[in-house]
Amino acid sequence: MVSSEHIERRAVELGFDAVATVAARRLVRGEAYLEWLREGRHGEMGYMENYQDLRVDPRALEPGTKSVVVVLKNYHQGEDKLAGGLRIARYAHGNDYHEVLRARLVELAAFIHAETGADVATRPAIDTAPLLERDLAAMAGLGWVGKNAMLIHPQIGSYTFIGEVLVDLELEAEPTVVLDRCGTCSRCMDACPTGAIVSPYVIDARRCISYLTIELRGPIPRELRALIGDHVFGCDICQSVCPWNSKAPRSEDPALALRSEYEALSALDLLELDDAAYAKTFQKSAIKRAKRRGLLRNAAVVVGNSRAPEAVARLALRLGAEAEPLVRGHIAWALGHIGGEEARLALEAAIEQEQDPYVLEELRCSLGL
Ligand code: B12
Ligand code: SF4
Ligand code: SF4
Repeated sequence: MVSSEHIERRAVELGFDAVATVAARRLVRGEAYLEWLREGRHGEMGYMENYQDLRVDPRALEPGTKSVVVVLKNYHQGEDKLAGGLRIARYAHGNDYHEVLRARLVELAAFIHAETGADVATRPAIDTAPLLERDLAAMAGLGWVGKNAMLIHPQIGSYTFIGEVLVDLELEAEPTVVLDRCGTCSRCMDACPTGAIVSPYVIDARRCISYLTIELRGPIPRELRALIGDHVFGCDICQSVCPWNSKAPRSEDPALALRSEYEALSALDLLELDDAAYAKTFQKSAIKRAKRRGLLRNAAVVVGNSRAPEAVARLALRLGAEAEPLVRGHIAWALGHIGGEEARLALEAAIEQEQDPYVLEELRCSLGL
């Protein structure tokens, strides 16, 4: 059995905030995942149905795996609401964590090869591997899964990314499981605006603002749009209200710090980004996951929810000029939601010109036809 002490120390040197090693075995909450799928709680995330056997056992994901080195990376930023009014989930304030942390995990894997002296196979992964990462981190003793389904570290809180290196060597692993410290608290469940935490530990993605603003490709269901509030990308509400985050340390990693160019942006500004400006603003950012059409769709919903009559003129201009039907449809909703004579005239003018059946439906709905 090889000592994991040096490996864990190297992980800290590479900028990870917590690290633990666990013997590879079947994950304890595999059944909860299968039940989640059966209930259809993954919505349109078809990829969550793939590789079911691999997701619940690291040994199936990478044959030969005997140990897993699991890391946490703190991304806690100050506020999620920026000076210009955009509310962006904290994890996406800086550079794309997939790229930033994968590079460091690759270094950690290389160190494991060098340290053990053996030709061990290692597989570094963060977020993209089909593996229940929260379950894995809990089994490694890095925290407990809270009622908001987040892995909560007793000192660092829940604003963390989880990553891992799968190793085909027996490493020393003595995890102490952290017992559930939620107790009678239910703040996250009470605060979720869409009721997405359907029972403790279970998120119905179809109602979750994070899913609706990042993963969903088509129109946001009309009945949920007003509940999205000012969330233009992702949602941190069930973490912001969690007492375990109130004293959590801020991340000092410059790669994850808020990009200054986002600070002054408003949702209306986003609606005016063309393809080139969008690509430039969000290069190497996790926000690109939503694609331009998804982000502008969200921005339209946020502007609608502001109920600001002074936004109507700019919205009306975008309704005439925007090439993407998904975005035009949500601008139509925003105009209808703000209401008033000027908005009605803009909608009536648009209905005369519109050819796209989906946008026509949104326009009719907004005009109450
Ligand atoms: C799909 C996905 C989503 C979906 C679905 C979320 C979900 N809850 O499943 C959506 C798009 C909604 C989403 C949102 C977010 N996500 Co996400 N997501 C994933 C992904 C790719 C898979 C998650 C998964 O397998 N879901 C299936 C369900 C069944 O699993 P689960 O929710 O993790 O549930 C576990 C626990 O609830 C527990 N459990 C279930 N029942 C019970 C019962 C009891 C008694 C107990 C104790 C436990 C328990 O067991 C389950 C299985 O392990 C993971 C990466 C990965 N490979 O794991 C990231 C991941 C979970 N996401 C992450 C993040 C940061 C987020 C957001 C905070 C982003 C944001 N700010 O908008 C939100 C948080 C929303 C929330 N409260 O969950 C991090 C979480 C880190 C952490 N500290 O927990 C991960 C691990 C990515 C990473 N590598 O860092 N996400
Ligand atoms: S991320 Fe937001 S919408 Fe999703 S469960 Fe948490 S509070 Fe609810
Ligand atoms: S808000 Fe309360 S119930 Fe929810 S995860 Fe935090 S401690 Fe647990």
